[in-house]
Amino acid sequence: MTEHARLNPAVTITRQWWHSSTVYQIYPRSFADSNGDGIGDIPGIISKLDYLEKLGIDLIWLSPIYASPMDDNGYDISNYQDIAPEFGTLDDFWELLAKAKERGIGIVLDLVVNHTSDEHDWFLQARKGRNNQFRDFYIWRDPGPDGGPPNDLQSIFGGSAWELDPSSGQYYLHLFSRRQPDLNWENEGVRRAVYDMMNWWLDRGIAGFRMDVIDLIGKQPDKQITADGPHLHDYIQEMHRETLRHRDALTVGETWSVTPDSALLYSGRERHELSMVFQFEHVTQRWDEVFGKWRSKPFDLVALKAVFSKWQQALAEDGWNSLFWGNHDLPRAVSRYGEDGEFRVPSAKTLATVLHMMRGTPYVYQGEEIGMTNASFTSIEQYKDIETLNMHRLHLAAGLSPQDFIAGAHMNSRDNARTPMPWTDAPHGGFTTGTPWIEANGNVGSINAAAAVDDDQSVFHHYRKLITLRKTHDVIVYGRYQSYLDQHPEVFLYTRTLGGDRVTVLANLSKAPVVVELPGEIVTGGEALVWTHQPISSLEQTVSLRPWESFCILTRT
Ligand code: ISL
Ligand code: CA
Repeated sequence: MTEHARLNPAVTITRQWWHSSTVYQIYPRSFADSNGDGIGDIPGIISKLDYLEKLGIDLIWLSPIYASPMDDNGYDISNYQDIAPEFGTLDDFWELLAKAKERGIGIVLDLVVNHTSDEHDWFLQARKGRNNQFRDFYIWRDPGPDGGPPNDLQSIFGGSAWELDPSSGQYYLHLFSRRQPDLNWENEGVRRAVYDMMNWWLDRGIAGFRMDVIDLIGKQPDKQITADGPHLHDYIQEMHRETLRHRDALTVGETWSVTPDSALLYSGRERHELSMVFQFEHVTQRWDEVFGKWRSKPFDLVALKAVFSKWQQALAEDGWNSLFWGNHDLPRAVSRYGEDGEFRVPSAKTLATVLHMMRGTPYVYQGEEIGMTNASFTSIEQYKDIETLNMHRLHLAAGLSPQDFIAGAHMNSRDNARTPMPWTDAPHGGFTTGTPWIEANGNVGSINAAAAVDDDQSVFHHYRKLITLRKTHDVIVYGRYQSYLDQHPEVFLYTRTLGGDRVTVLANLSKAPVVVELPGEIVTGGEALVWTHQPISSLEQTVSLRPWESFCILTRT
């Protein structure tokens, strides 16, 4: 941090290092394969550190690399202190940690402690019988009065959340697949074991944790409470006391249930819980009330802007936002919110600009920085994701046509984000010399990292610029957010203000040209910071924007 930045009197909150950081998410299975077995691995990630350094990111969030039978691609962990053989060894991981650190990049691990794999030793013990010392590490119930499941709690991947264990006659709870039994957080032994494991990793120098479905750990299954259970925040505060206190880690909770009020509980400065959480309102806003993400509503920019503005305002004084368009569970940003045909490049850049100029810590999902698009699979055989395959079975049994299902999967299957990262225009995008575990996109010939790095007008270089600007401009990190033209159906306009600095962000989020009348106070001049089509350094009352055109101007007084 520069001397100027540290002393900037306009910054009134205590600076945290992760306020100006950008996080890059890696889904290891699909990132880079070093040995031709078709599965991305840790040596593959090490070989791409130069690329990540060039992009300028500060942290890598690694989706799970732990030992796992891979029922849910590693979100089912059988040993928290070992690495899945297809990803490498612990030594490979230490090498990644050290080599990333040499480049100023920290590693954030995925903490998946709502559940384990059914092959975790705790569960293997627990299912030995009611008197086993690990029995209570999981959630067991006797059958309901009719002999079936104890109640009708549903698994997020479809079907009952209860699975019968024939040998004991009891059911265990699994909010995800039946191979992901839920841990019983009411048991102090579970909590102790998790904290010991977290300390083991933190002591070895990782930079923090992304906490998988952390809002579910306080569940009360008998009352059918899953998210936001009564002791949720007690557990997170205890976790903080036992692991994070006296450390300077970044923590981000995955919380589908969070509201602006509860975000302040998780991330408020005096709360001693987490650095920030992921909120998903901009994601679920386009989901159907009944069919969820498998049937989506049309894009509504006015509503989308309202969501972002609400979160920007809600966490303006306390708490901290995380900023993201996509992750390994969600569609590709440019396909979902932008336009992945003719306007792929400007729309990917504009989406990046409007997000990265907000207040919060941005997260870039692998491939987003080169404008990767959704998978274009045409048959169910091409899909690999357990959720997609389960839903296919259930929805077809309920009468949905195969074509309608594929249409839904095109939009929202988790596999959209899991196709191999294309590094070159070689077969499979150069991701592997073998056969990839999931097919590469058909467009790797033109959308690949090598082409993006070589082209200074690419989406990649736009991201690089945005990431750098956050490091050099306090106003982007700490400035007050103010939106304008909230009812405009195509244009997103907001400012960020800190002391005498003001950044104006103006974006056309549509594929039609727009002529927009600006509010008087926006008419301004200054320095062009970032743009899609051409640098703009002043704004008149009436502005013409090309399809998906956007830019930012810095005004200093
Ligand atoms: O993406 C989703 C929204 O429909 C869910 O399927 C998703 O699984 C859920 O939001 C929670 O996600 C996290 O926990 C899961 C894991 O499969 C996801 O990959 C992970 O991000 C269980 O560990
Ligand atoms: Ca491999």
